[in-house]
Amino acid sequence: MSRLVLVLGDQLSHGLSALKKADKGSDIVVMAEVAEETEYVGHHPKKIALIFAAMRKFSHELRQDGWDVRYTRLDDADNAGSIVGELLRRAEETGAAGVICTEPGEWRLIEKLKYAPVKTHILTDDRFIASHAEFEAWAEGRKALRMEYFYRDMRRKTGLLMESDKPAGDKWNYDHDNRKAAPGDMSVEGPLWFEPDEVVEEVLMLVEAQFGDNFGDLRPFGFATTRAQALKALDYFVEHALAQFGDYQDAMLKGHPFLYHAVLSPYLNIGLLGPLEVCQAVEKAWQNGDVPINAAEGFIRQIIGWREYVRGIYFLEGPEYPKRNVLKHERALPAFYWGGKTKMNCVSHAVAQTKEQAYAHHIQRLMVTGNFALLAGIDPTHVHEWYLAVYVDAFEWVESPNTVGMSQFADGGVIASKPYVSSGAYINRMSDYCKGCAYKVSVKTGKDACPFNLLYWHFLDRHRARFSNNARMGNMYRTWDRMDEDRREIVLNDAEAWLEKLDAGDVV
Ligand code: FAD
Ligand code: DLZ
Ligand code: SF4
Repeated sequence: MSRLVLVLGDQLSHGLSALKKADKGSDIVVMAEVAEETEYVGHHPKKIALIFAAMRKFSHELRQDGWDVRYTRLDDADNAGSIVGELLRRAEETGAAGVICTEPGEWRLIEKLKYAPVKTHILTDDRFIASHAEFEAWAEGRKALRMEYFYRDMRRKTGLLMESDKPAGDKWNYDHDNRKAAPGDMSVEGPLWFEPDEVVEEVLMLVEAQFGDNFGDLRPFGFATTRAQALKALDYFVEHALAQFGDYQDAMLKGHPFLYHAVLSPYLNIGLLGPLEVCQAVEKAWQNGDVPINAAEGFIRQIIGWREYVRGIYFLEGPEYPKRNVLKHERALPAFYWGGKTKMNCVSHAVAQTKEQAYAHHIQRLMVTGNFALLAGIDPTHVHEWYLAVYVDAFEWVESPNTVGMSQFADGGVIASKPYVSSGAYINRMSDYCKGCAYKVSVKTGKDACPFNLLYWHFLDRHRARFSNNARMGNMYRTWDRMDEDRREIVLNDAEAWLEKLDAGDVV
């Protein structure tokens, strides 16, 4: 008896466990563009277009490979509107006895499939380096789940940058060499883009018609939509940008949205590329002497360290994790996150770039939009929904630990040992945003003061009970406490006044 094999929009890998388990001779692949997946947040149009175009091309590759694929387009008249609805419809159509699928990357969909009125067998997603069981075993009994130690285990497991049982160059982590501010006159090529072909163009027209009101610019669209293209993007990154990746990883420049970043997360996250092959290409470039170790190690750490670690946390912590709010932040997300006006140059640039590209690099996400939200006390659930919507690489398993945990400290420190907050000085050091800003980064109080300066102290003051005993924050509290009392009162009053204007909807 035949079974249905579900392949989701972020499971576009020929080696997917569900495909490996299935019988090409008798089983039937189901792929579906459905309203429910496009509506759980208002996804950026580029993200929807990437997923639909890559799904359509992947289904074509599967057919060429001999599979019977039932593909549903969003505008098909009999589209049931949800993944489970489509499975039921296809089961009735084909007489299939049950469903096999690879575990989705979101608790919401796992629950739906678990309780679907058709027998569904959920298989492990083995496209990652660490399994759930391995991560649980690593986490078991540890007081703190710090990424660095997990990362070292992943280095040992994969053998990447290892010389027998020692790290290459005798150091596990070269981050110390990686925090350079970008010089203003840098020449940067950016990632490899692809001209839309007929399939992509058809999807762009559909997305334009159906999601034209969503936040974000659909065109120009240049993402890779097949594995062959994604492999070219990987080669291009290794050849043109990797060598500088480490040095300027944290830098932010107005005219250069991508700097030396890989822009490979969308392809990794929808399954066009695998984490190990990407890291092996980077390791090879280092072995050939084409890139320095700080670049190769820094990059590999992001993938076998951070990427695997946040996935481990998402599945370890359970379905309620994205709703956590230990700091009890309740302010609504300001309109400028959706493109409304703000006088803060850094936020305005990061949001404008997000609208154009559906992309911002890590430090823009963490230290500009994330930092502001945390300092201003925005409800982390709103922040989470924003990040899940606006970035082309956003799927809950990777987005929520980064947002709720790393960026908003809403999980109480499961991921971060201290909140990622900074005053304007950090943004000024790492970017060219402060030049030309209506606020002055060197001004600490008064109407010209950079809001990050005001809110930084406001944050520390209002969360003193939680953070003053944190060893890594002692210096910050000592600096605050050394200020004379009148000055502290002025800072706090100015911060309050600024937040009142924000709440009143003034352009701030
Ligand atoms: P590079 O800087 O070139 O890094 C190389 C690769 O390392 C990336 O492709 C990515 O796969 C991996 N990586 C790097 N940092 C992380 C990290 N912290 N967590 C997981 N993988 C990492 N990443 C996502 O893939 N999806 C998200 O939805 C997402 N949301 C984020 C939200 C916030 C608030 C923050 C602070 C970070 C988020 N990240 C997310 C992590 C990181 O910002 C992106 O992975 C990175 O910007 C992707 O661009 P890139 O491919 O050019 O990365
Ligand atoms: C993000 C997304 C979107 C926008 N649309 C679809 C879709 O129509 N069909 C589909 O199979 N997957 C889609 N996805 C990806 C899913 O939302 C994703 O598989 C889950 O969030 C689990 O990670
Ligand atoms: Fe951002 Fe402050 Fe710099 Fe303006 S002065 S760009 S608000 S950090």
